Amino acid sequence: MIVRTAVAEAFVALGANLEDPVKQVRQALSELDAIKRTRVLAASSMYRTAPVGYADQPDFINAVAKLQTGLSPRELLDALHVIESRHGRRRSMRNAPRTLDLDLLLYGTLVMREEELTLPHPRMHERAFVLMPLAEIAPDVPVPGQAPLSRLLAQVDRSGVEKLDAA
Ligand code: PH2
Ligand code: MG
Ligand code: MG
Repeated sequence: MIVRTAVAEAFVALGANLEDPVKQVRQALSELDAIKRTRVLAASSMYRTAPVGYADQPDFINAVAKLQTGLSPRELLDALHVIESRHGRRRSMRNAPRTLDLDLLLYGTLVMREEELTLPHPRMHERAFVLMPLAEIAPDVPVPGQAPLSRLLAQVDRSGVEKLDAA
């Protein structure tokens, strides 16, 4: 029997600012690769970034991964949540410090707006801590409904974002 499954390219933002964030992110990258019907095609460098939003918390480590997946967006999101809880993520207030945050940024060029999942990620275009690692691995990736990545990057404040040497 031949089973044909559609394969999509998806981008995931990784963020952590508690309990050895570099280790959390490195570990999460290998867990992303272990999601069923999914593999990591590319991972950006890690970036040390000043907290955006609620400022009174430690700096973040951020990165972006490019995945190839046979899962639907909803299935992929569920798998991301499983990894977050494995890392001891507790959801309290919005923008609270976290051991691991995995945000689905893009799923091909799909546009959707549902309660649990909005694609593209509704705030990615204004966040240097997402755009810089994304541009490192996919400078020409289209962000539906938004200007080209290079233009988005030129519009954001990049001062709080520092690329780390390969660790
Ligand atoms: N995530 C947030 C809020 N603020 N700031 C930085 N630097 N990095 C993040 O990943 C981040 C944030 C909500 O998810
Ligand atoms: Mg987030
Ligand atoms: Mg999140």
